[in-house]
Amino acid sequence: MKPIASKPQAGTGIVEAAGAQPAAGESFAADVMAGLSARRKQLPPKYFYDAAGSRLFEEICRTDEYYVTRSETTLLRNVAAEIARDIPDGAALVEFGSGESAKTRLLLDAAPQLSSYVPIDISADALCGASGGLTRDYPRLIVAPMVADFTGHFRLPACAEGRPRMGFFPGSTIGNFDGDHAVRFLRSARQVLGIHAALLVGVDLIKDPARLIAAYDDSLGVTARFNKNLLLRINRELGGDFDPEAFDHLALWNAAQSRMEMHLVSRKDQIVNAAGGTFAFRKGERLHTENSHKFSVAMFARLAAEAGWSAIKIWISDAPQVAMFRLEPVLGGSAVPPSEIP
Ligand code: AVI
Repeated sequence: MKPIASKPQAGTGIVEAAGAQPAAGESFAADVMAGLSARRKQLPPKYFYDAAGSRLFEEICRTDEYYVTRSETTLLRNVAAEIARDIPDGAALVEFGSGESAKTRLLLDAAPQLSSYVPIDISADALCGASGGLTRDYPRLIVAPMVADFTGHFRLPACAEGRPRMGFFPGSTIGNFDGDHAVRFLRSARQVLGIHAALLVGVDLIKDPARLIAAYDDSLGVTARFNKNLLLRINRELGGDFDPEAFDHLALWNAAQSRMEMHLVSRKDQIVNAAGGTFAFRKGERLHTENSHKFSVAMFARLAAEAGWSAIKIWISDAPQVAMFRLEPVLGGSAVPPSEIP
């Protein structure tokens, strides 16, 4: 893929990665058409995150059952000083899918030697909200937000040029990538960050399926609303006529693929119109909306190695366990051979 030029958004200080990508609405319509026409109906989870979906996700993070955010925040708070010791003077912190940059402050507080922070997100609104507060609270830090699809290839802004770079990808979002997409993302992050870089990645670890299922099917029904918001979003943006009450939320553990899955299950035979197409659902038919892969330490180290990264340090939280990996590019040899990682 060719590098994409950057253009500033008027008056915001936010830089937008430009390129020959389809407009957001066009790809949503095309993905809905393709996903609902498939033999096994499915939709990409990235479409969960419109304004309503992002608010529901924040609410999920506050439920008793969804441990991922709490465990990772506590872990980061405990190890931020240790992480910071290995961040060189003047380094740039580059966050992929930064959202509200909530966990970033733990690193910024622990590593005053950082010269700049580049939050990258597909949502200009989220970047705007987060950047103002950071500029106020860290006056010596250059904050250079970028609107981009962080899974693609783009060039970092000038403040990160010629500086050591620390990539940051918390939240277990890597688990939402399917098949070789996780490897492709890690490869492209390696290209974007360059060889004098490190990457911190937050990963959810395999645990008791009952714990996992509760986290993705909370008792207040917030995750169910998050899942069904995808149908409401199709109604709002693509002229759909989904009745969310005609679908049940389903969260299941797929042991063979080591992942949690979310589905919407049709409660009856029904016909739905959306994105200019007409789609038949049989009673009990599933629409697959999300995979959330869970890893052992060895599994994730192997995945990172496939993408040219070596696991240098691994921190694990108290139960329910999540992990934070510090990866460095493999330069002709791995510091911790994946086969020797427990
Ligand atoms: C954003 N992502 C890491 C969440 C996850 O755990 O896969 C999304 C989510 N889906 C349901 N609950 C939370």
